[in-house]
Amino acid sequence: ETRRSSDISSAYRTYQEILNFLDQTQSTCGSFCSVEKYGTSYEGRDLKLIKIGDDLPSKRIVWIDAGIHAREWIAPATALYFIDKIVQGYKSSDSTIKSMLDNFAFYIAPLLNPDGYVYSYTFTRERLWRKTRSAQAGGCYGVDLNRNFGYHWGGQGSSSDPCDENFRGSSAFSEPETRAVRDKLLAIRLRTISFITMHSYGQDWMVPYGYAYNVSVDNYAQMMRPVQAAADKLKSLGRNYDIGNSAVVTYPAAGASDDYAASIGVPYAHTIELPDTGQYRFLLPQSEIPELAWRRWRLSKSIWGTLRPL
Ligand code: ING
Ligand code: ZN
Repeated sequence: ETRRSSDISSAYRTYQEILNFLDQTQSTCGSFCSVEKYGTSYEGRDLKLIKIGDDLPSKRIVWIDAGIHAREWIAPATALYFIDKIVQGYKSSDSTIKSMLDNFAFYIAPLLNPDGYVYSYTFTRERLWRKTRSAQAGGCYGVDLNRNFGYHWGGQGSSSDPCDENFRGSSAFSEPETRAVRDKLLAIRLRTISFITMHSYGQDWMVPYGYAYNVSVDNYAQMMRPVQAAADKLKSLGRNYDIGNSAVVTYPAAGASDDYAASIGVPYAHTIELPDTGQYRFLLPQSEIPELAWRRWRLSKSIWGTLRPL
């Protein structure tokens, strides 16, 4: 397998281009993948995911999402690359991907927060917008969706001030974007083995719980095993990742999606902070997408075979 992907990774894509890519992909892979509208955003945009692989009860689901925060453009770009790689690998009978698809079905939601993304993409003065765009008290806008999930909602690292960047919303799951993810996850809960949510920037790989210090999931050791393996590999390549409990690696943040996924019994729940480490921050040049996504792809592939159910 080579790094080459289709043109999708040569630039940061607009919301419309992302939807078009999902539809085009579906039209070329027949019954092997299907695009599903799983909800509607506050401003009325489609929330869509693509399912790749046989969607049979016997197949465990790997969930991958990106774009929960508007400005973190490298995350949706990486998700699109993954979709492309899995579908191309399947079509070209790549043996690793074939055997991966014997075990798993992939549910990939590349853009959880389309309203924020469009705002960040369109209004260049607000390139660093993070939240959604829902109207809030005091004339402020937006909820931090990664503080709006309903496990220990309202705790540390989340704000009750609608004007803050980490505003948690008026209640748990107050936003249509988080409700849509919740409902989808609850429906596939028993089949889902891995939940991966991609952010930027940093080079961190975190596991729950992040709602406070000194709280860990029961199966922390199990969840950390593939992360440690990946970190060892990265270290040998000269790249250091910070790994461990979210609160320790970054900061406590109650209401995050990985905590919720773990709380409903998903065996592996991971938050990944993609590069860089601070040179460009959220403004990573798009010329870096292919190499970065390619590295992340190889790393992910090496992990999937090692996942075990609870
Ligand atoms: N970082 C994450 C955030 O939501 C995080 C970090 C995730 C902390 C999950 C704790 C739990 O703040 C970014 N870049 O958004
Ligand atoms: Zn983020």
